[in-house]
Amino acid sequence: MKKILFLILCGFALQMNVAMAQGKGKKVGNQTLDIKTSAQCEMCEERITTALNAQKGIKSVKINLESKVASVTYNSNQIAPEKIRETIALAGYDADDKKANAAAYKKLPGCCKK
Ligand SMILES: [Cu+2]
Repeated sequence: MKKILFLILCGFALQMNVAMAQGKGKKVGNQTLDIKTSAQCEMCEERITTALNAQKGIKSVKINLESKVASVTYNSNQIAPEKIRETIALAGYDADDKKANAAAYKKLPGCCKK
């Protein structure tokens, strides 16, 4: 009976170790995030890039106008993915599931609207 208890405890300890190792393995530092946007043209690209570059922790922004995907390299210690999407939304563009800020979208030139 003691032996079984011991084995169970060992199993728990092992699982905890694995869980802790996974937590530590969480990537920190520079990461790249692909965000689907509603950018239409080079003006949109410029607008989104400028808005993102004004944020702390943004390292680089590349937007593919064909796929409308923005590849954002950022320092995860300084900015979170949610904040990046919010910044794009506040510039007037959709960012993944986050919808464009209505007021900002209204101000976009006609060619930049969906
Ligand atoms: Cu545009």
